[in-house]
Amino acid sequence: MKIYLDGKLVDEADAKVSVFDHGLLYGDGVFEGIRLYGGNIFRLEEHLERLEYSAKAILLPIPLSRAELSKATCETCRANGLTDAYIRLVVTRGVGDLGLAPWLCPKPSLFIIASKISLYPKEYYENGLAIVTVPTRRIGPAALPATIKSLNYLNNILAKIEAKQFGALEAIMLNDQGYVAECTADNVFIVHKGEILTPGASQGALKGITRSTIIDIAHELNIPLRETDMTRYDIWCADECFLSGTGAEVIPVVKLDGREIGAGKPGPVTQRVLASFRKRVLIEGTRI
Ligand code: PXG
Repeated sequence: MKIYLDGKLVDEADAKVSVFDHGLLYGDGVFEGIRLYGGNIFRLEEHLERLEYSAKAILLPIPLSRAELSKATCETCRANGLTDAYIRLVVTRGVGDLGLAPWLCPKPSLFIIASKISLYPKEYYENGLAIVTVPTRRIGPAALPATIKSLNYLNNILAKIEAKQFGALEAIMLNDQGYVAECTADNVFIVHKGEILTPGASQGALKGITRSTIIDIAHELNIPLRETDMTRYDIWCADECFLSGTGAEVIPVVKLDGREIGAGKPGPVTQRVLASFRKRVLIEGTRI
């Protein structure tokens, strides 16, 4: 496997970063997870824009321009002969001292990995997921805006561990106020009385690229969609629920905290959104 690392395509065995990189020492960096479908990179510009915003928010200069980032991403996919892949773009603060000071890290590091992705097994798309609410709360925006896709994923990882302890593959994370924020790596949607509802970014959700695609799909399908405060009760009593994310795409949820959602199987709105999403990923995108 070829990895793009600081301007060069290198062999996987040579793709190494320093133990003094602040990305490793402090989680000081930002990243994107992107998908390549049939030789097209899905919503590359949106991902690069979010990467730039995340970097700006932590005062991290990205060593490449948007056009250069795009070119390097395409090159990495081509170098590995991939047509369907998961692309991980990472910018770290770079090498520095054993101290927090980011201004002592003179050169940010950028690497791009294009590889296979392990998806949820097919049966979950057909039968839906059973998920749980976990005790770990989503970090509040005053501490660390959830809109920054940073290398600090410990909050989400703790939630993921708790989900596993309860026998679930994903978890609902609440914010400090007890409202639904998002899942560990997915945004949350419910369908109630014909409307699609999702928590706003202000509740502690990442502005997911898949989420924004679903907003476009709802518009196209003439299904009303709005952002709203959401409680666990709203999910328990919804007609349908689904999650969205680059890895998961659109996945139905049929149970939360032991309560069946709606009819306890993937609902018609979820199925329409999922079908439309699968069509879009094949026709939209940047040719590599
Ligand atoms: N919330 C969080 C906390 C995420 O990490 C999403 C929502 C969905 O956003 P997108 O833009 O993907 O629709 C994410 C995305 C991984 C992995 O390796 C994680 C994500 C995406 C791809 C892979 O586990 N997180």
